[in-house]
Amino acid sequence: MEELTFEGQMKSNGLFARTISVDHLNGLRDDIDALRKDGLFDPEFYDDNLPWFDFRVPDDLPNASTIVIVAKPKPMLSVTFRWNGRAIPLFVPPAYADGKDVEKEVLSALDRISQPNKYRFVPVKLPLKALAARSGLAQYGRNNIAYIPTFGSFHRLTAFFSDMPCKEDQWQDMGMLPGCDSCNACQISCPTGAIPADRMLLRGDRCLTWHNEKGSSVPFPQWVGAEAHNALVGCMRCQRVCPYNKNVMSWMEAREEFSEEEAARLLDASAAGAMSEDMAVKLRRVGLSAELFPRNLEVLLRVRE
Ligand code: B12
Repeated sequence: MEELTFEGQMKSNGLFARTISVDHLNGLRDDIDALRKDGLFDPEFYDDNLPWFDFRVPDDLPNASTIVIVAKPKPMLSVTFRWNGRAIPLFVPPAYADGKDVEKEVLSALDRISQPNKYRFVPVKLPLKALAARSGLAQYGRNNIAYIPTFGSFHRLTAFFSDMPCKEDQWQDMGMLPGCDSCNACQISCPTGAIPADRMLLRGDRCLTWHNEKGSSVPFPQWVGAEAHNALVGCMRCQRVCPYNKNVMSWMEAREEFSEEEAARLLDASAAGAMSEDMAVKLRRVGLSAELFPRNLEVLLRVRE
């Protein structure tokens, strides 16, 4: 029987993977620098989100030759809040929960597949969507999100430097999903005008996600309307209407329920940041942090009153 490739072995573990050579680190940096030089980033947004990228081989793995990029399919989560005698289901988009578990799962698969204990894998501080697109693992949607076959945008990306030899350097031009040429569903559905008609790069400063991932003491800007809010964190509008997500949109895992008393505690601004450990654990299980409360929950419950 023919031996499975690295990619094939990862796939048989439910993971989608590609490899590129570390020789492309500068190319990856240049992609972003070019957009910055063209003035396409809001300066506050840039400073808040992008300066932490590190386009060098890590000091603790100086002989790294490969970057492995991996996507793990993940569902949306539904979280039920008991409020005013009703059970209210609210949502957390894919990719927020289980970050550490995904990293562990990927590392253990990599170790098994590449010969146990032979090579090292060190997490990258790099732009993951760009890595996925440049390796051919994903294609960009018009909404600037990375899509993989079958699972669309329902996945979590991770990447590692490794001293494993780069048997196949899959660096290539970035691709956009072919259907996006004749579709602007995401652009029309974006509640805050973050998806421009004339360019692929998102207006991060306009994206609801940037605002609702901030600590709760930061209020939403005036221009964010009450009807814009639709998830406990992040936003599902551009992914929900996307034809490429048609088959995964109903992939939802019900996880965690909060009683009236717990919901009241989350809505109590004076308790924010001082949640009990059991509540923090419950929140973490669904990819949420106490710092997002009460702001994000308040706006969602208010529209249901
Ligand atoms: C900063 C950040 C944000 C910011 C800014 C997003 C952005 N577009 O930059 C905010 C807070 C707004 C955000 C929002 C979200 N994020 Co975010 N975010 C990140 C972070 C930390 C860096 C992203 C980044 O590299 N930005 C820099 C820009 C320059 O990169 P880029 O968007 O890939 O830009 C390239 C393309 O535009 C391309 N390009 C430009 N022109 C053209 C033209 C064509 C034709 C083509 C093909 C390409 C192309 O070139 C650019 C440079 O390489 C990553 C984690 C990480 N380490 O990568 C997560 C990450 C990208 N986010 C993620 C997620 C889940 C989201 C949300 C979906 C969350 C939600 N709402 O559910 C939204 C999506 C919003 C959207 N429509 O894009 C996931 C990826 C999900 C996915 N499948 O793509 C990541 C990888 C986190 C993770 N580990 O899961 N995010």
